[in-house]
Amino acid sequence: MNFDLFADDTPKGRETIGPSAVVLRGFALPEAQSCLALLKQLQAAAPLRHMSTPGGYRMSAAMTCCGALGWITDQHGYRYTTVDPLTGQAWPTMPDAWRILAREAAAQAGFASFEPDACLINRYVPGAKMSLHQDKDERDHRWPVVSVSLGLPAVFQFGGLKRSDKPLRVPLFHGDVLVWGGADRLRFHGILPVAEGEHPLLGAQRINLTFRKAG
Ligand code: MD3
Ligand code: FE
Repeated sequence: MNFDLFADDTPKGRETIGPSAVVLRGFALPEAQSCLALLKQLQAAAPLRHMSTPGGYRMSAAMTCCGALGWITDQHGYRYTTVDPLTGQAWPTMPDAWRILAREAAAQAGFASFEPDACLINRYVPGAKMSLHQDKDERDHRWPVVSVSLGLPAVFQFGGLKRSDKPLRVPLFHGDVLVWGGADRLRFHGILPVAEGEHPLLGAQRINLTFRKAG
């Protein structure tokens, strides 16, 4: 038995926010620096851009993707594609370190063998938000979704299965990883407008990586 409270293997906080939804506090912290370097490379190949909703609204979060499939929205709807419409090229390969991080986080939350094929990268500058929505463009909703928060903090809204269900508010910080699946997979969720601030590593922005098995 190890009674050293400061040992490296001290478990980071785990918060249960639903029957099959957990926040792994600081789970991505050891990876944060290398994540940023990879992010720079990915952005060079597939630039962040503001997509439009089918209803014609410009999204305030800028987005790009990596992996075999990337999520897009335009006047024709929401869908996954193999090609980035901006460059005409395949989406950049998902970095192994990211695939492994997502797989390990899913396993920690009780979802074994998670093999994501899509990673959506969202960038929020202060004032940017994501309105309540459901993630349902993936083929098999039995797979969980894993999200990694980097940079400025944000308030995550975790609603119910109906848009009108009053959402729970969960603060998300640099390095936090959220995993949800099962009964929580189709819950409405969103991000409140990000507050002004400066993060020591990322400056005035929040980056969210969302890993899914879409195909
Ligand atoms: C709970 N992104 O890309 S991630 C999205 O922070 C998205 O950028 C937000 O919602 C972001 O679709 C939130 C956490 C999250 C994502 C999807 C969920 C939590 C979820 C789907 C169902 C329940
Ligand atoms: Fe979502």
